[in-house]
Amino acid sequence: MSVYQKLLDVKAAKGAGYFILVDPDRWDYDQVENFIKQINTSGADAIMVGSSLIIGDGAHQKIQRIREIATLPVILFPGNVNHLTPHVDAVFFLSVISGRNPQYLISDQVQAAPIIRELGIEPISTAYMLIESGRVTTAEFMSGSTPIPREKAEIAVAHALAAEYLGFKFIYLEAGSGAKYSVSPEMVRAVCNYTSVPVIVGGGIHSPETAKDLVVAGASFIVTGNILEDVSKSHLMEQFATAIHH
Ligand code: 1GP
Repeated sequence: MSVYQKLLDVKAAKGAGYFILVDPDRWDYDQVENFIKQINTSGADAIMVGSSLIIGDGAHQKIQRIREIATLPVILFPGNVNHLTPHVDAVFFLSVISGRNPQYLISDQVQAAPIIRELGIEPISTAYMLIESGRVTTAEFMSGSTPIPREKAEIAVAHALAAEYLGFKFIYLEAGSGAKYSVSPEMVRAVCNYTSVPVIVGGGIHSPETAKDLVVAGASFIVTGNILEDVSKSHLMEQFATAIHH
């Protein structure tokens, strides 16, 4: 079964799904093993690996190790073509549709497509929308694109409709890793009222209550990253899973 189908099944069975983002730069090779073991039993539904920018050594080896240990689907969340690796089950094939930078709308995808085919990993087309979140995020800076203002839900709605008509499988509302403010439930609600495409929401989600509010607003999947990099907060992963699932 495809990873995409597995994720749809999660949504059908649990109301919404929970993805934990693992940034290879934030974990040593030796530490990542324990973290993935914890995720395996946390109730999360998939592991995302990647970042807008990876500067540390050995990212590909870490991702390979993650794939060996993970009992959940591992999905690459690539910042650029160089992040492609065979050691994942699928890749979010992102187009930064909130921006107008052709490199992140189509050029990088043209470079990546034959590589993905050769690596034999499953592409999941994802309309990636950066939402303004109180500070410039790495994703915003690296993509050279202007995020959608956080109070302008109607702009997000129009982009979401365009994504649906273009045939994207997922819409990703992204405040950016380390965002000061997560995407608002109001924006999520507005987008979900207008589109039937499953919506992933991530960036700056630091509490299970926030995650739950976003699911109630219509989010199909919630992503947390930074918050679990503090090992004293790793107990939160179960709480996130419980809050997100119905
Ligand atoms: C990045 O949305 C994710 O795409 C995770 O963001 O690190 O802020 O949780 P955080």
